[in-house]
Amino acid sequence: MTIRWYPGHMSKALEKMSEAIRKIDVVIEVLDARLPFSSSNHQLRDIRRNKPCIKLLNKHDLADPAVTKAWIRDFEKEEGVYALPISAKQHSETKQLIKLCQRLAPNRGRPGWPLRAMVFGIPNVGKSTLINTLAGRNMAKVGDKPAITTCNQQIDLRNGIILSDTPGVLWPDMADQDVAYRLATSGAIGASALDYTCVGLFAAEFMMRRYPQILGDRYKLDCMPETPTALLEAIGRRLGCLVSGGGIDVHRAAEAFLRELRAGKIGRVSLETPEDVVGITADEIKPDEEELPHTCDGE
Ligand SMILES: Nc1nc2c(ncn2[C@@H]2O[C@H](COP(=O)(O)OP(=O)(O)OP(=O)(O)O)[C@@H](O)[C@H]2O)c(=O)[nH]1
Ligand SMILES: [Mg+2]
Repeated sequence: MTIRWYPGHMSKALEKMSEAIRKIDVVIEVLDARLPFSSSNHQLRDIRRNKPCIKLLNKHDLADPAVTKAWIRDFEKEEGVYALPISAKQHSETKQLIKLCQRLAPNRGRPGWPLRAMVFGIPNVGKSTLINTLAGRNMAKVGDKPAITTCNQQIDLRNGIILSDTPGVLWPDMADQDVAYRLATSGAIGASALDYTCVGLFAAEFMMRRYPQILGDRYKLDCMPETPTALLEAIGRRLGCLVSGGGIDVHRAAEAFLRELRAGKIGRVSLETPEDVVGITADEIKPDEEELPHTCDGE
């Protein structure tokens, strides 16, 4: 199955963001720590106008800590880029972000010279959660559908920092199918574009290869099944995903397995390492807007 999920109006939105970045001192790109490459939109690099960029590896509570460290080392090779693991729900962790913003724009943050920051990221990475935690109140709906609105309102964080209150919603680069499947596994893609069984099989194969130990522990597997389908069947049996007559409902098993994986119930899992994406260049995965159908409900 080829996953296609692509909203319209992308060029217009990017143009708007590029314009908004002119007035911004620090660009904050929120990534999903479990898949920091696949949850990035590589066009942000083209529009960020050499502004300092913080790559926030959000949801690090769900990611494999050793892999997150490798990602931080990898990101910080790029000039002007700083990487920070964070859990946007934790106020104490978001304080580190404030400190880093202040370090990157030392001449700002004084009365009459506020530090202006803006949050960017693909859907579901935690932009609204971050904004709410930083603001100390519910400004943005969490778990809401992505929407592109104008960036004309601002939140004064009362610490010298002004945040553009509308997050810049970027769209994932989906031309590479591994990227698409990792995004689907993480839950970043609208359910309407998904075949749970296909994504579940992809995730099952990945977990068998990378994290057999925690997989075996979670589902009390005496030995690892030989194929991803057999694994989904074993999980379905364990979770009671049955059809009448006693067979396994593999579709339901895949859905339940993905739900558990996304919620961190199996353990802390990273879906990609820097080595996994060597050779996938930003240009290769940049989608051709003309060719891709617009199948997203964010249209
Ligand atoms: N475990 C965990 N979950 C998080 C974290 N941050 C956000 N989430 C969850 O991720 C989901 C998406 O969060 P949002 O803040 O709505 O994401 P968003 O980037 O604003 O998404 P869109 O508005 O669709 O673009 C929600 O279910 C959040 O509770 C985190 O640090 N850890
Ligand atoms: Mg949001």
